[in-house]
Amino acid sequence: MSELEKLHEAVIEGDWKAAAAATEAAIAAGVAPLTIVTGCLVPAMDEVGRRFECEEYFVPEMLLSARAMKASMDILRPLLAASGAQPAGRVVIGTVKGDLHDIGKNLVASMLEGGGFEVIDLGADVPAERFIEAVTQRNANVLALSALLTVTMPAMKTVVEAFNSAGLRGKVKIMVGGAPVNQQYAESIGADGYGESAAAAVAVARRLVAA
Ligand code: B12
Repeated sequence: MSELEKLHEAVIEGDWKAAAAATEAAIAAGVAPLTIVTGCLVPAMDEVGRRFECEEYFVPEMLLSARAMKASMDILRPLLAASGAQPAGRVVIGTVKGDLHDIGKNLVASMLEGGGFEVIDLGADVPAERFIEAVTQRNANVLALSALLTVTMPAMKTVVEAFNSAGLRGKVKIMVGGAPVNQQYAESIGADGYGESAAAAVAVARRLVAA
């Protein structure tokens, strides 16, 4: 089995130690960091997303795979930055103000990273001004908002409105998600996309970047 095949399997199996070891070995064997991401991590996380969607995998398996992918990305990130590789897009992500739930948001961030996106994670309980600051400073093309509470869903609308008022709405695509959120709500607040899972988030982000 090649190092890339080992890495592919380690991510799908959620074995972070094996993923880190296979990443180091692939680099030592001269495989380009970008090839490791696009040729191995992205397809592995696509497969994890597929298994999640057909209910072969559940949240615990997704978290383990995300951790394995993160272990590989932690090694690759500085090498990618040094080689000037172009990401699929730049995403600012965070859980909206008043909401401390970040497990789903972290999963979405990991899947996006596995999907080849550069991800700037602002954490949880993030006010609208902080999203504006990060999107502007980092020149992000996608903003991903998470909310898990019905009482914090309106904060998503506040963020969309803040981008409108700042005259920045044309510069960034906004996607939303979280258990109480749905497509209809996304449309009602003027968001560009909605994803019901971390796997769906990658497909939505790819569509928004291509649009
Ligand atoms: C863990 C948890 C907590 C933890 C959070 C820890 C953490 N670091 O996140 C703690 C204990 C802190 C917590 C606190 C509270 N919680 Co809580 N919590 C949960 C619980 C059990 C699991 C949430 C979770 O992580 N799910 C797993 C992840 C993977 O799923 P997910 O978040 O839905 O994310 C997926 C998708 O939604 C989507 N997604 C998520 N974000 C995004 C973003 C984008 C852009 C896209 C495309 C997709 C996407 O992809 C993810 C992966 O597939 C839920 C119940 C439940 N079973 O859902 C209650 C729940 C969300 N909590 C609830 C409540 C009420 C609270 C509290 C108010 C309780 C209290 N009285 O103190 C506080 C609020 C604190 C606050 N200000 O935020 C309610 C919310 C009810 C409602 N509809 O408003 C729930 C539903 C429990 C219940 N049945 O009553 N909670």
